[in-house]
Amino acid sequence: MRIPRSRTRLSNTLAACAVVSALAVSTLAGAAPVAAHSGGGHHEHSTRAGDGSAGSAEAPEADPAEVAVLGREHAEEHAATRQGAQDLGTYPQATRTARLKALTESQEKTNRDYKASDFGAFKEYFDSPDFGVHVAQLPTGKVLLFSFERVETDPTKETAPTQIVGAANRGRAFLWDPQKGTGASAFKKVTPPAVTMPDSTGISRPAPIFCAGHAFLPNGMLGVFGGNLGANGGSGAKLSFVFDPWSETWAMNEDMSVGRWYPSVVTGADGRMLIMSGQSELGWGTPTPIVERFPALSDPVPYRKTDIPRFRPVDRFGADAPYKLDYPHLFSLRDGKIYGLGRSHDQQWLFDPVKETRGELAQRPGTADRSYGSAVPLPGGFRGPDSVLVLGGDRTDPNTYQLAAGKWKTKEARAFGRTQDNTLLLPTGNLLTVNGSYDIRDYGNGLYNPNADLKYRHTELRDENGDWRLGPVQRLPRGYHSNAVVLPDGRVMITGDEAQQIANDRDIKDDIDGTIEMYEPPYLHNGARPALDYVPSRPLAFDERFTVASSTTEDVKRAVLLSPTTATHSVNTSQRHVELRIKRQGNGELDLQAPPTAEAAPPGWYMLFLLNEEGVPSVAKWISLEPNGARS
Ligand SMILES: [Cu+2]
Repeated sequence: MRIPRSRTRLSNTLAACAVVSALAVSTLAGAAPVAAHSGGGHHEHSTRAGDGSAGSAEAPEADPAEVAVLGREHAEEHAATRQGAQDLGTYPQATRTARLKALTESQEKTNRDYKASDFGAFKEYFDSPDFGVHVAQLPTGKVLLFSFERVETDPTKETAPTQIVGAANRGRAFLWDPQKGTGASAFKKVTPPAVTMPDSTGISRPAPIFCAGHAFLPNGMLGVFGGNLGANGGSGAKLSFVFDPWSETWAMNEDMSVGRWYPSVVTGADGRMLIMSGQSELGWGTPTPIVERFPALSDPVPYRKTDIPRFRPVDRFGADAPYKLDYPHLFSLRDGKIYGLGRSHDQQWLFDPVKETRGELAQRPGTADRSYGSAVPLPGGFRGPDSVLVLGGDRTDPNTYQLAAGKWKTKEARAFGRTQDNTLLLPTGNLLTVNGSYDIRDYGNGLYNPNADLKYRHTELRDENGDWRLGPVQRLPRGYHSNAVVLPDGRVMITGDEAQQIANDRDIKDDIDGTIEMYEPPYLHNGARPALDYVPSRPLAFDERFTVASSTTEDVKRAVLLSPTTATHSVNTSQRHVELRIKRQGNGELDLQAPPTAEAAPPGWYMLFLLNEEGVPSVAKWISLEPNGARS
């Protein structure tokens, strides 16, 4: 069983580390097999064959002197921290520095051809203490980043502790506060609670919540489910956590009934989350069909900042979801149903969260299994989305596919197919694709070769007619484990892909091994922004008419809600764009009508943007929707 440990004690433990950092380096007994951390696409069955017997690489061996002084647990932490350093010779700093220089120069050269007012522009590129394998735009304006501690600094090898049982198989988490800029002081460590995993080691370590699934609760907290148990090609942890953005702490909940590695989670109109898929605790190739729900029906839905779920259970949903491939795309659309779009074409399902049933949807065109790639609920006006666009996940297929009214339609193609991409809804309702690669851990020059096909660095924009055009390039090629979110100021934060971040690290010897780059969409280069000066801080009820203040009232043409999003592995179930009806405007005020129902917009926190004629958005302000508004 897992044992909670306070953050205070963990901080003290880490602070003590400097004292003995010069002690001898220990060795890592064995490395993960090359394909250990893959998990998608039509290649996975062949590349993953045999992984089940690969066994577990052991945690780095603790130094006996350290064990005597610090205790085994702390000594194991040191061993895990040190082991990266020994690999420097196989991928020297000079290589990293030269690579980053070349990418920086080619980005600058390429982007000269893209006018910012038409295509947007890349701005800051800065260090991050985390890889950003998982991201969440929190309703405080801060961004949560979490992943794992690297176990390898040579990016031509597996750098994640997927195959490791014990202390080195650990999670980490940080907050980035964009208000504080881009330096080290803008980041805050929010380490996941320490747990003792049900493995043979009994060693406590920050919960290994990487490759988990997540979604937001109505009170703005992030539910995180699953993670990595270690070994067997990727086996699922039963972990269940909530990250509370208001107090910036984690709360542990009761274990799920089954381990989940690569699950998906979606929040429904009832404010509860459904948790589906994920490789079970038995290892890769054993995706669970069990669907669980959080909070359980016996518990209340948390609407307020003070409602922190703690030691609460999941319950089992009435229908199963036997996905062959993990990380399905899940969306709650305007009919209140959960659309479960599997990565195989023949596993497209419709879940009724009230009746707890599963029905069939039409099979997606094309028979190839899709690797990780995007899916986005398309804007559907003030009643919320009623269709989904599936794109990406197949490098041979540039087409996009829309599921609407039960039928699939082939829509406008992008310039080329790509996998591991992230496609975001912008405040305008247009789409932006960033990131992407040839395949999992294959950048186009072979498995674990970080030399990428640079075309995947291109952003791509979809306009209101559905047409796509290539845009400027990001600095790093970012594929597997890449991420992006839209910030309340309308900029896009891009991060993720630990292999590329390690391959292009400015200084591999420091602990700062991630990077973030910022993209400014064209709307930030098209003149003055409308003002949004005030929104009600009380929770709003559905269909409620409410007043906001704007010193540029006469310029405002649209008011939209955009969900803050949380994403990993190209899965982003929280994206939503809902138009608000403007009922009155003038004298520095606008009267807006909240979405009509929870089916249109599930209860929770939203970014409210005002847009002018040219589609230039204000800086967003945060509002929350609750079934009974401030009366509840
Ligand atoms: Cu992963």
